[in-house]
Amino acid sequence: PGCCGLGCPPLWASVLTAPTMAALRLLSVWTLLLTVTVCDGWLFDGFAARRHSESDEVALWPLPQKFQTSVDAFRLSSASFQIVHAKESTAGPSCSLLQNAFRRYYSYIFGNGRKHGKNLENVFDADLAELQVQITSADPECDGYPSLKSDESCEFLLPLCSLSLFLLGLETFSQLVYEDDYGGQNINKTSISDFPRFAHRGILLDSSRHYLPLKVILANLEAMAMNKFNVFHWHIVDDQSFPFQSRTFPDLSHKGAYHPYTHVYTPADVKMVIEFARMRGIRVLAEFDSPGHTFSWGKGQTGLLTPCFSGSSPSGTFGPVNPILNSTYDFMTRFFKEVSTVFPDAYIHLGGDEVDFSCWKSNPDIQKFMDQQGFGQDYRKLESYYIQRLLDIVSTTNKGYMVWQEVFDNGVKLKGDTVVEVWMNNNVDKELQNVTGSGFTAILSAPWYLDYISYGQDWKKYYTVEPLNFEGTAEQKKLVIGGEACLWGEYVDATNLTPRLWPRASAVGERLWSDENVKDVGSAYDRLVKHRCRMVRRGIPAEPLYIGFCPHEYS
Ligand code: CP6
Repeated sequence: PGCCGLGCPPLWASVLTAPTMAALRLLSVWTLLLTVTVCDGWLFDGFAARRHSESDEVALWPLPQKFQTSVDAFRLSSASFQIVHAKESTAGPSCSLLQNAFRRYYSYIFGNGRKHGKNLENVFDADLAELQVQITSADPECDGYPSLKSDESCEFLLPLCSLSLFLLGLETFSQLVYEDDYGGQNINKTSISDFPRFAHRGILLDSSRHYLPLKVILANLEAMAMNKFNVFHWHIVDDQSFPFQSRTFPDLSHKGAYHPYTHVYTPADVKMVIEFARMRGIRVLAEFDSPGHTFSWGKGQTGLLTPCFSGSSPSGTFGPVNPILNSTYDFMTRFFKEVSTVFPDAYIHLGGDEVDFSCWKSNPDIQKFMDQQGFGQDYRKLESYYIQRLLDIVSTTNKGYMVWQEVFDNGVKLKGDTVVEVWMNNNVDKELQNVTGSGFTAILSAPWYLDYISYGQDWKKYYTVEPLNFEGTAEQKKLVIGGEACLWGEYVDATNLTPRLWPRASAVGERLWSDENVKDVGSAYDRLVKHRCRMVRRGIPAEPLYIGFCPHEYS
């Protein structure tokens, strides 16, 4: 609905046919039409010669807002099926994003011959079908980045509105394809109208507690696209390690990473993550959390952290960022200037969570500063003082910012477009009420801490969360722009990250995408089992929901 502005660029793709001659069958002429419109979602329609009820093989996840499937079926042939640019399309072969998506979904639909046991080329059914794509956009290179606005609202003629929607449509299209008993790929006549319920659908990964190899990050971006997530919240550094390689301050990772060469993200690595995500319509939201959770920063930047005292002498340990020194703010200015150019997203996450005041309390210089400022013994005021200055610094880079809820709770003055992330699982409703009541946008992660594990099907717990169940006006509810599934890294590295995240995060994905009335756990189970097998088939080691098997097991 947000997309239905008058300025919405029409975007459609059609599967046109050409007459096909198959040696052993009569000439058949097929017409398939896949329409992707920004306003109405997309429509896949056409005439089919065969009837197939195997559409219960098909499991759409997350469930589209509206769809209707018939028993009329088409056979797709890997030999002849093509996804191509229509003549009229302003986006041509120079659009790497589309080229990349075509290739990706072609392999998803037909397999790459290795992961699929049967790869029968059925000459009887060589129906030539072409998926023609016409993109109307002012940006033929389509080298822009997705943004918070582009997915939902196409009031501005942003090319990426259409591109992001197209990618989402292609994912749905590929989910409609099912394999018959002969190993052939089929799709039933279906019409779909779709749009996301929430604009911000994120996954938080933590690359500080354990280093996450690039391969793992990319695999999970891939899985995110399968689940229509559109924000990768990269909690890139924290107390334990600083793997982000800064050009301005190379010592930060050289001394603060677990290893200066093997356990770092070079500028090229970061670029690759951003580009891989962009190709899938995913934003990369980097978090540089401060003033707490910064122990690793101190190793490469002496003087940045507060020296803790034991009695009247320094104890040799360090606390949060030292908020009373000008050198701190000079450092932050230069550091965030770099970060703002490295990460193209319009937002940076500045953290601000879980600040431990004991070290500040122990330090006599901090005490003196507190007195001078008239903060008394209220260390939240000192924290706010720091955050306030940091926010002002980041504002000069022309970025918006996101913060954890404490920043709001402590009464820091925030810019109007600040996004507050609600993560504490007590009084969530009250917090959402307060944040939105003050006119700020909020995202919810409190119910979706996937680092907690338990025996049984905890996806049901994530699935049945209703983010808008708090008391508030319609205006307030609109300010909840989405949520995030968080997988903190204390107990997670490359060996167990992917199966721990999927398909449990898929439950969150559907909650953030589909209509609020899509909440029946029983029918979700049936679809999610199939969706999980689809992820497995596509090479994502997603864990099982419960007993059972997949037609194509992980190998
Ligand atoms: N790290 C950072 C963490 C957590 C937070 N911030 C966290 C806190 C409590 C739980 C899980 C994670 N590990 N930097 C809080 C946002 Cl239960």
